[in-house]
Amino acid sequence: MATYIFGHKNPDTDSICSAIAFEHFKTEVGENVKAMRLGEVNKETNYALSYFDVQAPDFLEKVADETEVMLVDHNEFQQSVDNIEHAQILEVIDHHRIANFETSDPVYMRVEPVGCTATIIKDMYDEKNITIPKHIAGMLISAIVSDSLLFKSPTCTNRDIEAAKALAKIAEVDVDTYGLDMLKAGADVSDQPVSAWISGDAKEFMMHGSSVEIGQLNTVDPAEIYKSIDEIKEEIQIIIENKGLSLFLFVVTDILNNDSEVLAIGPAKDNVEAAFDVTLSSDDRAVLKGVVSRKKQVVPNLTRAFES
Ligand SMILES: [Mn+2]
Repeated sequence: MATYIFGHKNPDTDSICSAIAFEHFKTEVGENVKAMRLGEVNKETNYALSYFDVQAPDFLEKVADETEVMLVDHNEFQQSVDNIEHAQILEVIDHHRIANFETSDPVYMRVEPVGCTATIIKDMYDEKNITIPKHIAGMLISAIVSDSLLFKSPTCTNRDIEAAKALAKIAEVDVDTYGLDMLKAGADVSDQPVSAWISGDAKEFMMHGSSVEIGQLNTVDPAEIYKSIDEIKEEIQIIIENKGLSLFLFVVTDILNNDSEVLAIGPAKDNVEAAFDVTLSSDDRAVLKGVVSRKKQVVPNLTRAFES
């Protein structure tokens, strides 16, 4: 049976496109692998898939015991496939913190502090002198544009920019034009229900023994999103009760101005004030100037606030 390759639940463009690219890379080196997805493909990713005429991977809900898997773009078990604890994890290619991860057997891990998993995979192609076909270059550059918010996120490194430059030539796109079109396609959420805004990109974290969920929504107009604040709050309250969360932080990121407007709900919402040195408004919102990265800005600051 083929080894499954997948990114995290609520997959973003990096999780889908890196799984597709890593499937191609592994197939080129003679391994039997299959890219999968752990959730719905979002609109931004769909834009990339249709632009480069690539099929979305099949959906995988849970794995049987001892299933051989490779993780891309994540390692924390609560973000992974159901029953990951009993799977055989062969490899991890990632660019996130290591947490809630354990194996009984040796594992190949390649975790680097770059802006995108796709940047690491691009380097793996180069190291093995494997030619990157146009559609795979398209997948990789889409992931880099997405994770780096077109190179404006503080997570973006020179290696991501260099990789994107090389990939743009192979993919035959102007990265600024293509990238903005792709981000805008993802930021158009007008036809989605409020529940999709909140949960579409949500990730769970353990912070000093507390369960915290952080959802992020990219938009060109945060005010438009917060017109539905009553409905947003109701939906979040249900999630908090169902999962016993200490905090749900909804991060609405303005992709044109590179700020975020957050909504903090739950018994530990005071930690948001401490983490970002802000005061929540009467409806539990605050503007975080220059904050666009959940991984590099939101999670570390919030984790420290929970620990102190
Ligand atoms: Mn990523």
